[in-house]
Amino acid sequence: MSHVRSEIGMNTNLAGAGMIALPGGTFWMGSESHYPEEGPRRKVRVDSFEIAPYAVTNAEYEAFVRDTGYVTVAERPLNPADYPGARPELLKAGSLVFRMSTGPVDTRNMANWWAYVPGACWRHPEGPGSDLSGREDHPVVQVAYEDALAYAKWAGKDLPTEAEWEYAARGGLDGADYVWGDEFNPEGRWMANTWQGEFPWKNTSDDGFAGTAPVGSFPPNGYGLYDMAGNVWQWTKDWFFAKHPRKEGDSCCVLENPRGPAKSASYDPMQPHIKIPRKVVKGGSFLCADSYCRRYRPAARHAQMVDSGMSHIGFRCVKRVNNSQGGHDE
Ligand SMILES: [Ca+2]
Repeated sequence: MSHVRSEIGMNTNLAGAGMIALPGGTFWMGSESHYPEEGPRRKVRVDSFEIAPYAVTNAEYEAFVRDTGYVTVAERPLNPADYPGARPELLKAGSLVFRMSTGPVDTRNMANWWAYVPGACWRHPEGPGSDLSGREDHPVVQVAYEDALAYAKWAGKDLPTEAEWEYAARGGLDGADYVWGDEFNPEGRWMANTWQGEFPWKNTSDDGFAGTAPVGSFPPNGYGLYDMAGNVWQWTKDWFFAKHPRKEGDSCCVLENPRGPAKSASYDPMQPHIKIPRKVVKGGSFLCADSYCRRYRPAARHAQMVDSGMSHIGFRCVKRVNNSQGGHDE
């Protein structure tokens, strides 16, 4: 990874890094070999677009906040009406922070490693007492969907659709399990920042990083894009539904620039009293472990409530020239 680091240069102004233009194309989106929400696998076409080679960094996000005075969702008090029955301490401004457990826990209960921490926000990713020193070139985290979109608009860009993100992540390797091929550690190399060891209590950091890594610390994919697997999850514009939509008779056809379901379909069926819609996040993170969550793959996807940043979710931007993928989602 050292050669990659030196190639981009540490702490260089990544905001100046050019966008990468991808021609439109057709690919197999999704997978039927892993988690059920990744299917059905289907043929998809996306129009041409440009995409950032890196996730947005803390330094870049700081430039945006300095320029605009923007206040992120995690820095604003919560509206009690949105969270009926919630304890008052949970309504203070804050965000969700990963806390490693001291020993094995029930992995069916995420509360065993996620804690709502008042004061946690993008400047203080683990809460008060944490800051961004030495992490200027790490991906920004603790940004809710609208925080990511606000940055993108400021930069004259947008967020990718799920189809655009997955097309870009695959890097031309259609149908491969990983963004670099079908083998997780080709020739013993680490290709992404994930979790090694026992989740969520023993992180052996064999890949060199226990938390987030500077963007570009691992080799790029076939399109020259870094961190399209692991490091941080990335927001997309599409609403989440637990299965990809399949149109009647579409086995014969190619879906053109698909945009996922309606917003109303995205609410969490397990928490019907919470009416916070959910977007698709892609890519997996430094917390994805072989023993728990194998979502460091391009077909993998997760639902994220739009108002919730976390210490393992960031984003990257796209730019469109001649297509209309920006509509119908706000
Ligand atoms: Ca790691």
